[in-house]
Amino acid sequence: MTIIVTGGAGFIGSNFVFHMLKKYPDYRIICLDKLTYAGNLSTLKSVMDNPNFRFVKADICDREAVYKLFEEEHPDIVVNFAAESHVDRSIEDPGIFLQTNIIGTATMMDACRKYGIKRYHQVSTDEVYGDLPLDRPDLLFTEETPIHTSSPYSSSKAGADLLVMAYYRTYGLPCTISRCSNNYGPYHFPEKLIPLMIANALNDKPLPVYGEGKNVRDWLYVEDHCKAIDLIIHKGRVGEVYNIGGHNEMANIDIVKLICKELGKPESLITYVKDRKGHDMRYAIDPTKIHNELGWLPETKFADGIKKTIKWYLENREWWEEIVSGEYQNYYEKMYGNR
Ligand code: NAD
Ligand code: TDX
Repeated sequence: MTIIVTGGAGFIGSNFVFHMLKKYPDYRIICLDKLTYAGNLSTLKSVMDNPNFRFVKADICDREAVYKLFEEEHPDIVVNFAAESHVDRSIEDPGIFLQTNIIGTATMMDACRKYGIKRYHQVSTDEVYGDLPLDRPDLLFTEETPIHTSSPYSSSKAGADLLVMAYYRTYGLPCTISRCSNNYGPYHFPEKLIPLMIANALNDKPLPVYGEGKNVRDWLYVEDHCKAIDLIIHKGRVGEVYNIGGHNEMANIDIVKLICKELGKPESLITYVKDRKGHDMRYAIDPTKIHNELGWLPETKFADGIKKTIKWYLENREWWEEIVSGEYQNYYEKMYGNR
């Protein structure tokens, strides 16, 4: 089995590469990644010499490069993680989000149509459903919840999802889509809430909480997410959407206070800053479908997952310090410029 994993040098994609190489020693895993600011080749250094792994630096929008890779590797499955993923950046500058998240998805699927594929899997997000009110804990996102986006990021992801369903209906492309809640764990880029707060707290820097910190997110440990995608690509039904969630809703401020407590840092570091524009209030996933059909359940309790995550950031300071300092952007040239 040959699988192309796009965006495999990013947070979730790299965790998925590790999961697949470990679980399926007879699979060939190819990471296709442009190495944007969010992609870091040092993340993949433990697998670079694995004979079942290949790294290819390319843009998913680059049709020529993508088709060439399909001609060389004849993949059975594509899992598309590659995306511009940060909501705040999309508010500043939407253009690249439309390019990568929509045009890139179409380009990958065109390659799948041209060369044939057993499965194209699109990694989407719960943000395509918009948000839920704080005072209605009974309301959750199901796969039937209408698409109702708030940010340029979520709109671009929704656009991609609609294209995937169009390629399924029009061309019969064997696709699946997963929509997951907020992930956390190792190799999470320190611009996102949890790793940013850990890195800042460790450096005794202010912890910038948007608005009043009451917004709720439904946190999912990244390994549990990878296991869900593994199940979907092997056993999920084509043409279907699967929600993946951790049953673990928490307000941002409670997360930040917990991080302070775990690191022995004072809550006085917390600074309330201007709210995000169009800030979604609450996300909450109903994962009944994937549980009933594929037997998936989140295994990691937040109390354990956050401890593991903090321990990882303490033990891998070099990884995130290089990012915070910008040094990692020289890594590819330094290590692989002559390959
Ligand atoms: P990330 O930003 O950490 O990584 C994205 C990766 O994609 C990087 O390695 C980057 O170099 C690569 N990439 C970006 N543009 C590319 C392009 N044009 N061509 C090839 N590679 C490109 O993102 P993440 O948090 O790992 O998210 C992965 C996927 O999961 C995304 O599709 C995102 O929308 C989705 N998602 C993430 C979360 C979350 O909590 N992180 C939740 C729901 C859905
Ligand atoms: O400095 C911060 N302060 C703060 O209060 C940051 C970076 C975030 N926040 C808040 C905004 C959100 O309510 O924390 C919450 C989480 O923010 P992010 O980590 O930026 O994640 P979010 O906007 O929820 O989006 C994430 O989950 C869905 C991923 O980045 C997306 O790629 C995914 O689709």
